[in-house]
Amino acid sequence: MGDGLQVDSKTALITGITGQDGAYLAEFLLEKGYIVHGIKRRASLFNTDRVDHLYKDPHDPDRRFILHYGDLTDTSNLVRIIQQIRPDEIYNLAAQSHVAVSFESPEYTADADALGTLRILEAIRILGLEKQTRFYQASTSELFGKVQEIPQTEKTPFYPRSPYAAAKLYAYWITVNYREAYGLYACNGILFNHESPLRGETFVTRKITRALARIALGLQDCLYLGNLDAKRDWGHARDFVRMQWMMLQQDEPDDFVIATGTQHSVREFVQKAASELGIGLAWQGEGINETGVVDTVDEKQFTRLNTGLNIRRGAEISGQIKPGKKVVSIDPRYFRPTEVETLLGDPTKARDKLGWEPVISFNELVHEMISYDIELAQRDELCQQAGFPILNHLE
Ligand code: NDP
Ligand code: GDR
Repeated sequence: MGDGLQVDSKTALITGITGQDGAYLAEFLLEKGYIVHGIKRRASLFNTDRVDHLYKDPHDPDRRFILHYGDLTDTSNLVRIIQQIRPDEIYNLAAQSHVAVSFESPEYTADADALGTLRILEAIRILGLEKQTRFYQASTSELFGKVQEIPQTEKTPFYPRSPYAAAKLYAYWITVNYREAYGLYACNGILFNHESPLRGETFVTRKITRALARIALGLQDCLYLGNLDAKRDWGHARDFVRMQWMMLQQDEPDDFVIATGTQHSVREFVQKAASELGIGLAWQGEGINETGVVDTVDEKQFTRLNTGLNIRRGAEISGQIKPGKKVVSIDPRYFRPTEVETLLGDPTKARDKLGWEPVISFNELVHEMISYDIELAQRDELCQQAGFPILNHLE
């Protein structure tokens, strides 16, 4: 099936619909004509910001976007939801997805990310939906961990380096096993890092764009980071969710590496994001163990942002960052007990078998994220000027 075709009222269930990928995928499937069900967790505050624009009144007879309370750690709840919906496709995106946090909460991460996957596969089997329901598992380049070859393909051996990656390794193999043992249509998308303005604020790319935008407006002093030399293959989430859907439209299920085939270091990401804001950075040193790494330079900055947004008070803004001010520092608490130093994917199989290619470039990705975060920072600035308190999370 070609990428442009409309699908007539298929039903999809997305776990993790309130996350970055869940939001983009839900939008994508609704545009294709799907009825989209999603599982959201009960929280003490609203946690549906990313999908609120898709929300429809439950009394609307035409609504095609339906949320259910649920959790990947609760088998009975998963069985009940899947029994009720009997979906054509399940996209298992829910996970404790933060690698550093997985060292803090390894058991919970295993429960949600590894056993959660098993629970869904078992639900499909117990309910006799093996022939009806196709299953997508959000696998990850973190499986490659301490990389055994560069670039990584579907055949590269795995070497997980975190409780998160170890849990995802189980989820990967149990997906393969249920495909082989019970004939399920089940696929692993081995996705490399993908980002967007909807990326969680504690992942490094969003942390950088958000912090630099706030620093440019004088709302924050400094950006604290860990390993600047880690390298990642960063794509755009919008490109990657398209591929998740494409994988479930094939005649036979299969596993695919999804990546851009290009790589940048965290340091380069900082540099690019800063240049979008017109901030020139002078690095004081190399290596991950120094503290106090970056200066800003360049007086000509800030009259107009490269983002195309007119900064209405250029002169005031330029006053926020003096040449020589340190805007990026290393904080060792962001180092991980075991680090994944370098990831670079080879998406040849996805291109050859599915005709998939990413269309959004690294530069466009950074540009979009900076534009978005500048708008948010400007909103905060207005609140601050009006005397309202603003949140100042730096994590
Ligand atoms: P996010 O962290 O943005 O979203 C995770 C989602 O899972 C959220 O909706 C979260 O709910 C939900 N969730 C977490 N724990 C549970 C649970 N126990 N039960 C039910 N729901 C839960 O992740 P992304 O959207 O970035 O990633 C989607 C998937 O793809 C994840 O599985 C991730 O591990 C994987 N992945 C991501 C990559 C990336 O670069 N983004 C690359 C490769 C794989 P809540 O909103 O309530 O927290
Ligand atoms: P990652 O993403 O671990 O690759 O997992 P993250 O953005 O957290 O880290 C990328 C690299 O940046 C380094 N780094 C920092 N990371 C964070 N979060 N905060 C910092 O301050 C910081 N400083 C340096 C990290 O050490 C790392 O090397 C993401 C998640 O989306 C996973 O769910 C997914 O499976 C993988 O991508 C592919």
